[in-house]
Amino acid sequence: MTETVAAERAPTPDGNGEDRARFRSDVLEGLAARPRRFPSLWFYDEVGSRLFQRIAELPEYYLGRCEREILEREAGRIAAPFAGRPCTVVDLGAGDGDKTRVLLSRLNQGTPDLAYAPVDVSVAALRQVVAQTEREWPRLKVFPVAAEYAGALRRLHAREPGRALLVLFLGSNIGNLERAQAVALLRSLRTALGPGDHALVGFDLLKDLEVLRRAYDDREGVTAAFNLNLLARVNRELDADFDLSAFAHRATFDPVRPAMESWLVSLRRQRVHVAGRTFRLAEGEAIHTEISCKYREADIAAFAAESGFEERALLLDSRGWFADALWCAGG
Ligand code: AVI
Repeated sequence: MTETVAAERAPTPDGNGEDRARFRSDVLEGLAARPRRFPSLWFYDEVGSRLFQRIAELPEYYLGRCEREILEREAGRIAAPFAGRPCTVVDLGAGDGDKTRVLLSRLNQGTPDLAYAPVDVSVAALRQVVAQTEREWPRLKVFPVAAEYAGALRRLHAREPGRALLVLFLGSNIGNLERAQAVALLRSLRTALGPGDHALVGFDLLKDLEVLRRAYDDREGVTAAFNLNLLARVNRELDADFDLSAFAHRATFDPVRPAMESWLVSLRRQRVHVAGRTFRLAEGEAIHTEISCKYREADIAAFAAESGFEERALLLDSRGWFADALWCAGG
């Protein structure tokens, strides 16, 4: 059974006028700020979502493969608390839902009434994940939600009584949030869950800097194209005239957060027009586009404690590069 992609809000080009207005104000405010910045939420239009899928397949971008290894090895352990109980899997930032299918496959064997709610800001990505899931499990109930995380969490309060929840926040999507934002999100997740519900949260671990640098600046230039697509999107949607050849993708490491950071650097002095406004950029001036935080095991334990979850397991891949934290909402 499939609901249509019922958008609480869909901040994508196929979204509504309110989203377009928000995109416009985010871009204009970000260009006026110092350093200039664009929120990374806006990466994921149809082109950006496709580019991210290509990133996930790059040899340098290890995150998805490490997490898949964990899920394949630990699916039984993750599914165990839900054996014999009706259960909904909520997938925050589902993307193409590729890794989630490993868990759905296991849960489907032991759970009498399984439902799947992929949540994403990209309607295009949701359509793909729904089609793929239905092909594989025609009897699974799928409820796609086109929303940002906060909107999706608000809906959890209206859950069906007696139905257990497993909320997935995979892929180190949490790493694209500043720490305070991440804690706030985890707290509202914890508040929305009931006794015995679980969360599985993916964290990319701090590692060799060269490995990190390559993951965010690949040889083929797919990550560069993903980053530059933000400018192309502003041109497409906000009547702007960014010359993409006058910007370069840069990935730097911030040891304090710690995080990889993405920037778009102006290669010359230039003037850009966006939605009727003019911005002057100096040669070498950078627009900040993303943080991808990297974690130590102690950071993960601190997140659980600060958001009120009980830690059940910290599951690492064989190289110790990535961790999925299995947390339970206590009574
Ligand atoms: C979606 N997110 C977890 C990715 C990351 O690693 O921060 C987005 C990404 N940006 C550049 N490469 C991948």
